[in-house]
Amino acid sequence: MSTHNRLLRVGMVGYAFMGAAHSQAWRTVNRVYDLPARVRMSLICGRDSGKVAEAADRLGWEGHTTDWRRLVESDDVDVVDICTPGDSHCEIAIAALAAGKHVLCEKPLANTVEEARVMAVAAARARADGVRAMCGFNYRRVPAVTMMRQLIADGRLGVIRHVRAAYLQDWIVDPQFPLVWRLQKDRAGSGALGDIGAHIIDLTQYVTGQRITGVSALTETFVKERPLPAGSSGLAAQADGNGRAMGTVTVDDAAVFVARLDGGALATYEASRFATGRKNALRVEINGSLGTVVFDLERLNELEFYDATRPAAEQGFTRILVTEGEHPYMSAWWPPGHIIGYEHSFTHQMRDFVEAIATGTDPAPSFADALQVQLVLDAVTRSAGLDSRWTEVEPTLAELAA
Ligand code: SOE
Repeated sequence: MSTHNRLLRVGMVGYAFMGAAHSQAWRTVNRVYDLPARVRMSLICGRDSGKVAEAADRLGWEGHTTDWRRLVESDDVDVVDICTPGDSHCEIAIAALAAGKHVLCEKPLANTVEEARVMAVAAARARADGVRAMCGFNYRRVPAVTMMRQLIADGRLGVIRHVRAAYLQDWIVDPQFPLVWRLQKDRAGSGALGDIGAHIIDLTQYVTGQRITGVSALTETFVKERPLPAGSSGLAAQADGNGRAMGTVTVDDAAVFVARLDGGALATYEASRFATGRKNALRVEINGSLGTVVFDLERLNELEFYDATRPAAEQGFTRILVTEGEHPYMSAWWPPGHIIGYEHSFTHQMRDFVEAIATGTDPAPSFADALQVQLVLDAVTRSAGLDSRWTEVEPTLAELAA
């Protein structure tokens, strides 16, 4: 447990998949790491009073509410954790920052560049008052990913020539899967591109230290009409041949694009929810003049490393088991070889956020970092709408000011 008595009272908005993952992390972070502050899971918010009461009990929150504004303005909340669909990220984050609350916001930061820009400006302004804001690109906090970044930073790959990233799922291959919020542009902003494409954009920029400067893209919506979810309201419906109410899918099912990075690397990206058999398959390969490193989320405790400087007779990909205590985060868990999982990346995320708040330092990725990801998402969308025309990524405010 924390050896310090500073208390950070958390209020979380949302209680679905990300709400559950974040709750697990808030529950464990002080039990695994000795931090300069102790977390209290004060208040959880959801629109349905019965469901949020059940979630509070199941996930370990002291109180619950159906009014996110009450949560944001509560004197019993110091940190606001936003785990809602993207259409509410901006409104909640701006209100929370204005109320002097530290903010953790799930990815992607927003549904539009305009919203992301407003959030980044508000976060920069709040920072002057010691308020911290971070975006939840949790895969940065997988130890194998931090090692990938370190290998590249140490020059072990030499000059980076290629980035090859794919994030593949298949949960909506069945055309009978209903028109949930992730398939509605006004709720989610985009489909596979913003939901899982944002992860590989952030992760590859993070590990290479390079930024995407331009793209040429294709997007596709394979299934254009889906059954309306039970109890849905406000969605335009048309009946299918069997009289069932159907709605139009307004987001991409898949996005593929090529890109240039500012360090000279050429990159290929693929984000799809129609990769049948791939459940949550994120794979990144980085080729350099001196070697290659590969990360595969399905084997998240490992890295494949090819060191081209080794004697020819010893060349080959080695498998590095990233569980030694000297790796970031790992010494707090188990002895070497006792592997960790997907959910540990969220505990690591909360560790770093609590540490940043308590020590008055800036957590990463910042809202400005997340704005840059949003600008890449926007460039991909624009390119896809212009017959894949080469499309520059707009600079961020900071880059403009530089
Ligand atoms: C999509 O299904 C999703 O839940 C993403 O939204 C998460 O960010 C990713 O970690 C797992 O897949």
